[in-house]
Amino acid sequence: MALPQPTRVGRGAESYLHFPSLLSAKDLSVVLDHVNGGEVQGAIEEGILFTDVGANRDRNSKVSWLERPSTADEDDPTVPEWLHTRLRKAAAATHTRYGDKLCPVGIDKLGRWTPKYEPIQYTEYPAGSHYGAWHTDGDVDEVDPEDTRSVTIVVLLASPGEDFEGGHFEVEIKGKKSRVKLQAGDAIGFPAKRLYHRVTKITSGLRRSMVFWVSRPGKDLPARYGAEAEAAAAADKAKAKAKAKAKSAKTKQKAMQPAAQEGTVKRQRR
Ligand SMILES: O=C(O)CCC(=O)C(=O)O
Repeated sequence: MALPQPTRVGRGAESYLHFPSLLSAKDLSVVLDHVNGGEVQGAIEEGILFTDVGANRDRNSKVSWLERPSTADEDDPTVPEWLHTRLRKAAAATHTRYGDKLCPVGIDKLGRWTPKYEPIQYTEYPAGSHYGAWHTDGDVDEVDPEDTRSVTIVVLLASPGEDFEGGHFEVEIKGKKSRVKLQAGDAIGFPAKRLYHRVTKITSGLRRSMVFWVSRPGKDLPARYGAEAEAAAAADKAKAKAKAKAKSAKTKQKAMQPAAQEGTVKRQRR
């Protein structure tokens, strides 16, 4: 299936591509059958938030991780191959549109892109749920493994006004907050670390979505969340301070060294 032509909303890094009907009604019913199955439902867990300031205050939703297809076995519980391909195509189109500076996926010695694909996040928001915290999907400072994320694709799997009420996907562009009008099957793509977004509270029904992230191959960054993150940040700060102190002591020592000693070093090298 050819990818629907996306519309770009906004300019620069803080903008997004809207893909109308990335999934057709028929595709949606296949995906919903899949996510309603025992494998996906059995693995549903609480979605975590790395900087949570209070239980469920910033995010309160359920997630299950959909592995990419690994075999041709019909009983394989992984996502249908075509779905993964479709999301990859949307991500590739987003990468092309924004360029590798805003969406870095890495490049090998032969000049080929080297993107990495995370399992797809399937998300459920029953009434009362939300992802109310304004967030990006990674930090430009790159301290956690998630910070290698480059491209985000969000697909809405439920019909607003029919399957659920509330649950608006909102974005902040140049300080201005707005709602993204999405229908079931629509997707949006954006630079993962640049666009602030959130999902407001679902007032009734069940909102479902999928989120797909493409990353660049990353350093093995430690996962640092909550109190652990604060402790690690304090340790980093202390380490940086000690390093700066040692450097300054070394510089002072060097400035005080007699010229003759420098000469000695030079002579020894010859
Ligand atoms: O469910 C959505 O529409 C988006 C969820 C989201 O922003 C996230 O999981 O990071």
